[in-house]
Amino acid sequence: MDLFNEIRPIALADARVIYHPSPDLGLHPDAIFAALRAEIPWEQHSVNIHGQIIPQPRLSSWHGEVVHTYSTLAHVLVPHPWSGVVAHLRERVEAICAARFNSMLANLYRNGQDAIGWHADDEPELGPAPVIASLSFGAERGFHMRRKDDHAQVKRITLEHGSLLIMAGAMQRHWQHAVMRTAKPIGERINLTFRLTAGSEASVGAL
Ligand SMILES: O=C(O)CCC(=O)C(=O)O
Repeated sequence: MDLFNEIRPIALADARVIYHPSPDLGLHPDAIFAALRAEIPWEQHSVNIHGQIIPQPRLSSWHGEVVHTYSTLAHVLVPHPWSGVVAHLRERVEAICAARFNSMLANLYRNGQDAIGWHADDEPELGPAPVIASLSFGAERGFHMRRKDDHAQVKRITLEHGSLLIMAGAMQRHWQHAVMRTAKPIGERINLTFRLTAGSEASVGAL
């Protein structure tokens, strides 16, 4: 199979988005899912919305070399070091994307009630046009995108078990994304987003 024939560009104005349903990750997606489920220290993170501390509707884990200080997070996230299957996947994804990543956010959606609301990965420390590599494992996930300045412009794609979505160009400047709740019975889903985060003040070594 010619892997490059499998790559599907997703048409979004002002953005570069590529969907790869079956990148060569060096391990079967079932084995990766089992390893991620077992190895990642899944945590309940919270956000601070107008002084109210609200648990996020999913479990998460922050990995790599940079402390995560997103404005609405209720706490600073000190990264877990690269190790095991996460370190392996980082190497594979860096090779596939020809890009360097120093941080990764893992999300575990336990059932249809777990979700992530509309947002863009547009924190200044990611830069104006970040390359974000998003791996999906487990049950299929509906991934929604909408234009920031025109919410009527929406697009939904399905992220399959073992797939890679690369978001680049001005995607984060012009588009938001979300994973919606669903009433349908749905199995566990894991998402890993690899990023290159500027970390001068926020680097682990600076703490
Ligand atoms: O689960 C996903 O695909 C989205 C994750 C996400 O948007 C994020 O972690 O910022």
